[in-house]
Formats: sequence, structure tokens, C-alpha cells
Amino acid sequence: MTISAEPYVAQLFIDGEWVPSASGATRDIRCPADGSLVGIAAEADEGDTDRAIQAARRAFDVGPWNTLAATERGALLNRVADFLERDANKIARAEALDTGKRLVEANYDVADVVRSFRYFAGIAGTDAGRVVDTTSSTTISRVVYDPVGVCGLITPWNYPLLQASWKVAPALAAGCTFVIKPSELTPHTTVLLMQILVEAGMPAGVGNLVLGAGPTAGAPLSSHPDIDLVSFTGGLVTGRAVMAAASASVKKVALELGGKNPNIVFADADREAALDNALTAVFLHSGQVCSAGARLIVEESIHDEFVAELVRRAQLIRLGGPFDPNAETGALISFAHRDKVQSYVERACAEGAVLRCGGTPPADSTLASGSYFLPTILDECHSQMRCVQDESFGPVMTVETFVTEEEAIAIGNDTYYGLAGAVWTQDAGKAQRVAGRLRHGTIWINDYHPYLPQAEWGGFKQSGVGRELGPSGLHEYLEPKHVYQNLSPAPSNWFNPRLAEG
Ligand code: TXE
Repeated sequence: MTISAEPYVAQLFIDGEWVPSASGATRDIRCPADGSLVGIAAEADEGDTDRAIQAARRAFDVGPWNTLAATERGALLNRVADFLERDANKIARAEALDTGKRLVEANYDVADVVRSFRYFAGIAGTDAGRVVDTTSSTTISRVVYDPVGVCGLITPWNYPLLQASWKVAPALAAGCTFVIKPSELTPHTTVLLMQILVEAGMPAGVGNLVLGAGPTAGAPLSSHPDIDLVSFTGGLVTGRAVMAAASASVKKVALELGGKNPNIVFADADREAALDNALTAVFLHSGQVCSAGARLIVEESIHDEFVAELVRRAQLIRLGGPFDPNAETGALISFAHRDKVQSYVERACAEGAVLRCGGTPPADSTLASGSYFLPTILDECHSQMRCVQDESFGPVMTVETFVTEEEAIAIGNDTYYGLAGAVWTQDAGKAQRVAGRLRHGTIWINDYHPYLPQAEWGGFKQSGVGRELGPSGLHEYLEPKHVYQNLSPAPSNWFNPRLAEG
């Protein structure tokens, strides 16, 4: 089954020009759903990225992007949102083909991207800083916000355009310039976004795009002395490498590194809502979601009945390609990633987890050319197990139990990650007590997955550094600067006034 039309051709965008890589190298982009060729992308190396960084540096140092009124930058972001809406169908299709996700999910993603641009358009210029009381009528002290400078933006493959928008929109609103490198697996929608930014009036050099592998095309964005801030979304291991490389020139660093997110279900929860959402929490986009509720922590008294019903439903989830109207979830991003998920499940079983369903690719021969993996439930787990601690980033749920509220909180916090978590109970007081003590960046009560551009997104502990979205998502790209003015200058005479005498 071939689901793509003519493959797209993706080039680098450096200093206002679409260009091939200096070496002429390219990379084939294949749809995870069936392995068909969907695109051919230029493959940059360190030299290409260096040129892109120099362009962004010049555009920042020479201006005038960083000195424009912030409201003008906001107006550009609103035009971008308009064009994204105009091209929504084309963009969603491109995202579905690169990632293998269902078109219906890609449509939601594009709508979310539009909301991100509109949110940052709206808050651009709304915080002019503050005046500080100097206790003197002859001095003025202000704290203002400067753009942080040239930003390196590195994004992954699970939500390529959405994650790009969470970085590009605030960077531009703040007056920064940037070089973005999307995942080498899913470049298409970031290319389309750059085309739209140009159409909306972004000046040459302000936004630059490099494509290719992380260690070559991406690495300079965290190590190059001309980059002032690196914002990275991806895996923990790469995130640590980015942070280490950034330390040589003491860059600002923003990291979103995923999570192993607890979904805590009390016996008094609305049973149908908790069941249904427990499935979506972990199996949405085949578990390739940083906030996936991959860790079910269920009150012991309802465990058997709850898990039996989850297993029954998980086995009914239909897998299929982006344009299959019957599909309920898609393929994993690559065969290499599927192998990783499979070995994660095998290791979990070896350490004592009980496999209740899934654990393998589907037997269905019509899915054999895609990197599909069955929804998987691993029971009888506990937090000392690697499978409970480590992210699988696949459709894999681990199940643990608790007896007391205190125990539920302790288990929910027993992780080196801290991105998100949920609590299900009809007792509002208990919900608030548990939410208050969970050490995660987002807590849902009686829900899973909603997020708002107005609310901060990011993690405690090793889930990352800094926040995206919300006012903090803009402030990542701003440097506070204290400006102090003496309206009545006079000698301070700190040293003996004789120094001033001839
Ligand atoms: O991610 P990488 P991978 C997790 C998930 C997954 C694991 C590995 O658990 O199994 O990460 O996935 C670029 N310098 N998440 O290997 O390597 C790379 O080209 C600079 C969670 O695909 O983190 C891509 O653009 N950049 C996550 C980006 O980093 C480098 C989403 C992410 O790739 C680089 C995806 C380097 N040395 C995976 N090496 C989330 N938080 O949502 C790679 N890159």
C-alpha cells in the first residue's frame, strides 16, 4: 500500500535563501505506516549549521528585528496563524505522512499550532517590565526585558510542528533570531512553517532552518559560542548531552525531556471516565507522547476488575495508517524505535512484570510494512523496576497498586522524571491534597492530556529545565535588564575630594 503522492523536496533555509546542503547530501524520508518514500531532505553538516548560526547572529546584531515594537512582531505571528489556518489541510496531511499519525490527530495538532501562535501574538509586548522604588525622587530604576539573542531550537518527531511552534512563536515574539533543526525523521512541516514565516514578512536571517542528523547538523546549536540559548525537546540522554555542550559557553538552556507519568486511580473515581481516559492517557499516538500516562497506579481494591476491563478494551484498539478511517492509532516512528519498545517489554517481563496483552507487533499481514506495535499492558509492577522508571515511548502501560492515599502519593513521586500526572477521585478534597503533593509540572484531576497555551508546560526533576507556553514560555526568550538613571548627577566623593583638585 503506497499512501503518498510525489515525494516532497526539502532544502535548508539560510539567510533568506532556500539552499541545498554544501555537500549535496540528502536523506530519504519514509512514512512509518508503510515505509513509502514521502520526501527527500537536504542533509546538513556542521558547516551548514555554522552558516545558519552566522546569519541569525548578523540578523540579531544588526537588527532591526529585535528593536521593532513587540506588537509589530505579534502582528507577524497573527499573520502566520492566518496562513496556517488557510493551509491547514495540506499541513496536517504532511504531518501525518512524516509521522505516521492519523490525519484526524494531525488536524488537532495544526489547530493547536494556530492557538500557540495566536497566544504569543497576543502577549507580545504586554509586559514592559516594572519600575522599582529607589526611595529617591531624583533616580529612576526600571527592569526591562531584552531578547536573549540567537536561539538554537531542536525538536523531535512526535509532534514536529507543535513543538516547533512552542519555540518559534515565543522566540520571535521576544525579538530573538533563531536556527531550528527538526528531527531528521520528520522535517516537512517545519519547512512549511518556514515558508509561511517568510510569506508573513519575517526578514532574512531572522529564522533559519537546518535539516539532518542530531550529532552533525544539530550539535552546533548547543555548542556554538554565537548561540545564546538552546531550547531542546527530546530524550533524556540527548538532553544531558545538549546541556553539557551548552555549558562551555554558559548558554541559557531550556529542556523538555519527557516523563514517566503517574495516572492515579482511586476506588471512588467515576469508573467509566477513569477507564476510558486511562486508555487514551497511554495509547494516544501509540504512546509517543512525553506526557503519556504510562504508569497506572490503581487502588488495590479495584485492581482486578479495572485491569481486566482495560485489557479487554486495549485488545480492541484498531491500528492503521494515517488515512484509514477505521484506525484508532498508528505506527511507531520507525522500526528501530519499535525494536526498542519490544526489548523494553521483554526486559520488563524478565524483571517480573506480567504481560496481560500486546507485547509484539500485530499479526495482521496488511500492517507488516509499517512499524506497528500492539497496545501492551504490564501488570504486577513496582517502582523499583526499570520498566516503571524508564520511558518506553511506546504503547506500553505498567500497572502498580496502592492501599492508602499516602502510598499513592509516594509511588506517584517515586520517579526521576516529573512532567505530568493525573488523579482520579470523586472526593474533591483528596484530589487537591494529592495534586498538591505530586512533584510534576502538570497535574490533571479527573482528566488526562488537556493543555492550554496560556498555562506553563514543563517538568520537575529530570523532565527538564524551564517552561514552554504561558507567560514563562515567553520569558525563556527574554533577559531581564536593570536600567538605573540618576536625574541629578553629582560627585559621590567616595574617595577624598582632593583627587579632583588639579
Ligand atoms: O530522540 P533525540 P530520539 C524520548 C523517547 C525516545 C528517546 C529517544 O523516550 O525513545 O527520547 O528518541 C536531535 N545534539 N523522546 O533518539 O535523540 C535529533 O536529531 C543536538 C521524548 O529520537 O532526543 C532530534 O532533532 N541535537 C521526546 C532531537 O534531538 C541532537 C520526544 C530529538 O532526538 C543530538 C522524542 C545532539 N547530539 C523522544 N542528537 C519528548 N520529550 O517529547 C540528537 N539530536
